[in-house]
Parts: sequence; C-alpha cells; structure tokens
Amino acid sequence: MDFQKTYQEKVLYINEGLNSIIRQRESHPTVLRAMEYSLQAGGKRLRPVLFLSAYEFACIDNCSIQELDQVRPMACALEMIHTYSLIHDDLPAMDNDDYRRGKPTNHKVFGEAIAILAGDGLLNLAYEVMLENVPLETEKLNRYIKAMLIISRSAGVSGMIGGQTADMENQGSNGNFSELEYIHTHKTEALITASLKSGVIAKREDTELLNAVAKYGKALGMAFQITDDILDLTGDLQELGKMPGSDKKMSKLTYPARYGLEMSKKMSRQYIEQAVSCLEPYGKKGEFLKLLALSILDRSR
Ligand code: GRG
Repeated sequence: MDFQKTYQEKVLYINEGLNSIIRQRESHPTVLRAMEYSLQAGGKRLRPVLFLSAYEFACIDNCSIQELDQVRPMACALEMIHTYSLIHDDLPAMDNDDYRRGKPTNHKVFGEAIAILAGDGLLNLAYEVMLENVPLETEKLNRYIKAMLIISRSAGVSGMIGGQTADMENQGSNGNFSELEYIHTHKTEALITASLKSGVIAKREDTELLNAVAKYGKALGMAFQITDDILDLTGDLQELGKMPGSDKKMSKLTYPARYGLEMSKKMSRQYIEQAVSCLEPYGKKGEFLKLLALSILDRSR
C-alpha cells in the first residue's frame, strides 16, 4: 500500500465534504469567512482520516463510495470540532499564539470577538451537520446516535474541555505524572480515540473491534501528543505552521519538560509499538492504521 497516496486521497475527500458544507451554509458573511479561514488553512485532517479508516476497518469487504458518502458528514464534523478547539486555544486568554496551520491565527486576522464566534460557529455546525444527516433506518440510527454521543463526550467537559482546563491550571507547575497524563489523555487522546470508535460504530456494533480501536487510539493519541511536545522544542515555524517554543514560553507541563527529550522520544516509540500491536490480529485489514501509527514517529508538523 502507498500510505502517503492513500492518506492524501482521504484528505481530498474530506476537504471536498468540508467545502460543500461551508458553501451551503446561510450565515453572516463575516463569521462564515472566519470559520472558512481556519478550516481551509490546511491541517493534517487526522481525526476525520481516523474516522473513515476505522469505518473501513469495520467493513467486512470493501465499502462502497455511497456508503462512505453517508458518513462523510460525521468525519467532517470531527474536523470542525477540532478546528474550533484550535481557534479557541490560540486566543490571548489561552495560549496567545500568532500562527497556526502556517497562517496568522484567526484572532490575528478577524479580531478576538469574531474568532470566539467562529469557534462557536464551527462547534455548533458540527452537530447541525451530524443531525442533518442521521440515517432513517432504526438500527443504523441507533448506532449513529451512539457515535454522536462518543464524539460529544470526548469533546466536552469529560474530555477535551476538561483536559484544556487542566492544561491552563498547570501552567508553570512542575506537575506530577498523573496530572500530565490527565492533560494528554483528555486534551488530545480523547477526540482521537472517539474518531476511531465512532467510525467503527457508524458501521457496526462489534465489541471486539471497538476495544481494539480504543486501545489503538489511546496509544496513538499519547504518542501524537508527546511528539507534538517534542516538535514544539525541535521544530521550526516553516514546517510546523505554528511558532515553536510556545510550551516553554507558557511554562507548560509537557513530556520533554518532565522527562527530557530522549526519554520522551522513547516513550512515544513505546506507545506506537503498543498501537501497532493492537492491530496484529487483523492482518491486511489493519494495514493503513498500522502505517498511520508508524508515520506519527516521523512527523515534522
Ligand atoms: C479550547 C476546548 C479547547 C481545547 C483546545 C486542541 C487543543 C485543545 C489545543 C491545541 C493545542 C495543542 C498542542 C493540543 C494538543 C492537540 C494537538 C496536537 C493539536 C494539534 O492537532 P494537529 O496536529 O493539528 O492534528 P492540524 O492543524 O494538523 O489539524
């Protein structure tokens, strides 16, 4: 399998979905422009790619494009939730960042008030879009609602918002391992795991598969965040698309701050090994997710 080519095909498919969602929306042009600005500024589209890959992973044979088209709005909703969180995270009241996805941050272009509204707009639009696309058949509908619940919990106070709160409260603290783990699992890993679990549930109810992707997601999410912490120390603006050194500037509790660079790299590798091992029983079916996990170790943005 050509991993990069397959990943890019999924990104194009998601971008096409996002463009059509935004184009169809009636709204005040200013807030819509601000939403579109951050959404189309790029980004790896990791969460929707994970959703679609988990959906395909749960298909017995190859799934048809018609089938994927039905669940694409949910994949796009995950990207909208993620993009809202980035806009808010960059605000002066939070991380006060000037660059994101290689461009000036939303509030730098549109001002703080519009940036807050653009984030709110994306979050609400995510749920609007999912609800507009609920399937009518009872069995599919029940699974779809379960998937939405997984997504909303992971993005809400028991997930990302809780993690972000802990992240804010722990600035400047030496912190212990459990605080650091709470921040990473809630701020980053929760939405990553939810993307995978909702992808499986959207296709079928299968406890074994669900447990496998949940374990994979937990390990992948941790490795992803540790790598993000490492890149904040070692990356550059050009490649990262955001200003490196921001964690240090904000005295954030991170893995490299707590354990040093080399130990953090080792821990990230261990998490990826764990993620890959969760897919072993599935052979070829798990190949894309396996390659995706391995790609996290080489990521430069
Ligand atoms: C404001 C409720 C609220 C939450 C913010 C996502 C987040 C939580 C903060 C962003 C800061 C950060 C470094 C978070 C860790 C998660 C993470 C690595 C986000 C960046 O995700 P990528 O690398 O970004 O997938 P792209 O731009 O590629 O989509």
